[in-house]
Amino acid sequence: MKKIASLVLALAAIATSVPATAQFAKPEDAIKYRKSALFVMQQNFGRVAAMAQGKAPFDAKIAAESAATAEFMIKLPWAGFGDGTDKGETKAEAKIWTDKAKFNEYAQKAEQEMAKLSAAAKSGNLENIKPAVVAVGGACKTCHDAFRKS
Ligand code: ASC
Repeated sequence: MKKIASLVLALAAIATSVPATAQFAKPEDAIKYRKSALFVMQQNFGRVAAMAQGKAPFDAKIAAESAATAEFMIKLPWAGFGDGTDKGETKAEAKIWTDKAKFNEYAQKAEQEMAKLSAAAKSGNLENIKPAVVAVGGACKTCHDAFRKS
């Protein structure tokens, strides 16, 4: 029992001594994490965007659920852009790590626009969803143009 208690304490000490940015065992894990989060986010956003563009039938419930998921997912990728995660299987531009302020600003803008889209989708009105989708797309594009290799 004593052994278990000291093991728990030791693990807790390790956990609390790890800096906030080092949330991943390996850089590859961080890259996989951010790509996965962006993929799930895009699948959900894309579903709503297709409805807004008339490429898919409008289903208010699916739109609201998908937008809510995208709103949550878009908060996640940024933690995967820590120091030392610029090399590997990634299209991330090195500029991300030299202009973090701009990168964070664009990420935040995308989060804000996605939150507005989610609110619009909750209204159940496609006419509210359309401009919000355009705004999210614009925020995605701004960041990609600056920070993603084509
Ligand atoms: C998408 C997607 C993007 C953005 C961007 C908007 O659905 O995969 O990267 O929207 O194309 O301009």
